Amino acid sequence: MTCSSGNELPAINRARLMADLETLATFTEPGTPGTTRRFPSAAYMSGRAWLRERMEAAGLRTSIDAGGNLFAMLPGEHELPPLVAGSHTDSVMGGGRYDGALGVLGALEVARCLAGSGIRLHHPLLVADFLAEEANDFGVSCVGSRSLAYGLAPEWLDRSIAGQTLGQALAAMGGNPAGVTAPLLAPGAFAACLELHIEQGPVLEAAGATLGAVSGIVGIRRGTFILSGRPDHAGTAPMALRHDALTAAAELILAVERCARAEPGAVGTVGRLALRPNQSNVVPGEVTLTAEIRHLEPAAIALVWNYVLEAAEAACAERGVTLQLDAHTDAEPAAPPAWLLELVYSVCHGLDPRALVLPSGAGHDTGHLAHLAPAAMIFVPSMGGRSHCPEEYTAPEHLCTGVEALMRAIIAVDRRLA
Ligand code: HGY
Ligand code: MN
Ligand code: MN
Repeated sequence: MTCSSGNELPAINRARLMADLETLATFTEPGTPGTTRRFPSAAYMSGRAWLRERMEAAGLRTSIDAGGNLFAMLPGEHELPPLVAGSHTDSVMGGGRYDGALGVLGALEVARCLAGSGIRLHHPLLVADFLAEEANDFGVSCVGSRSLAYGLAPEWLDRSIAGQTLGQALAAMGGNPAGVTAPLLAPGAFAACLELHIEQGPVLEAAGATLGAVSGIVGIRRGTFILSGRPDHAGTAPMALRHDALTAAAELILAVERCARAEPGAVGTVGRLALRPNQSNVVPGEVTLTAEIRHLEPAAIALVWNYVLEAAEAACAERGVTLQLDAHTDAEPAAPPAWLLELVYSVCHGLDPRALVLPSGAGHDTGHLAHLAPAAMIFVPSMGGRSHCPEEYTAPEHLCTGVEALMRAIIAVDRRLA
């Protein structure tokens, strides 16, 4: 493929890309499985410091905005709103080394290739590491991309975990909590956004496809419930007189599974739970759990969520347990405009005739960036469809093909929007 300047496209430096992915994977919280780089851990901070050095070694000008987003700029021919290519470098507990990391390091590799080849885009290119994409104990995922698109609710910034507020954690990562209570950017501030990501599901692998153009990203409603019963002696408290918070929670958890199963295209999960006093001979007095429902349609999310609430309220009433919905967040479903999906798909198909168009069951920063600019994603396969676990794996040749597709999509979008 040649550029408008007639230059041959540079080759992705596979060894450099793989070395970067290997090195980033070494920044992980000690004593944890797989890759663990949670916001705002020291491992996350040092991984970002290393990344920023790599960006500057590539000759890019770096900055961190009030939302804690790390940007590296490759200047363009003209003073235009930048194209943005990036993802996130935080991870879940015991996650894999490609979720997010591929999109950031792949975008850096594209910037290095373009800079080294003399190809000048019309638009500046921003390589981005968006802050804290993963769900975290503060109950706010996509901290950086939400800051860009909408800002953060002041009560979110005051949430405290282990004596540190979200605002303090944001500041520790280079952000400025005082500056994020309003959207950091207005629509149009970016020309377009592209994110390369592992699929984290089984579809591409099952189809023998190497690339996917993402047609839509699910919406997510995620909420933390506090169920308050009464701790009692496990031996002397008669069953009929108990206020057992954990059995009430069990009914809520099964309602999430039952209601999500009943709604085509929905998924529901309770992945986090804490109980007090958590002692084998004490009737559980309090449970705190986080439930989430996902779907491509907001109405379906609301339907399943309300069914779950109804079931949970009935289970709690039956046991004299109170139910409180504490922190909750919504992420709207998002989709690329037709022209951009078509462009991304034709780039993918040009590299792999078996390329697919498919939705994303995972949430991504792109879902929020879509409020600011045309935004699209490219997927590469996940082995066995596994992700958010140490077994997460994507073959190096697929990683490279993904970066190649990202580079071609950036050039094509740059030309289209010039
Ligand atoms: O939870 C998600 O879907 C994403 O991996 N953060
Ligand atoms: Mn993830
Ligand atoms: Mn991710």
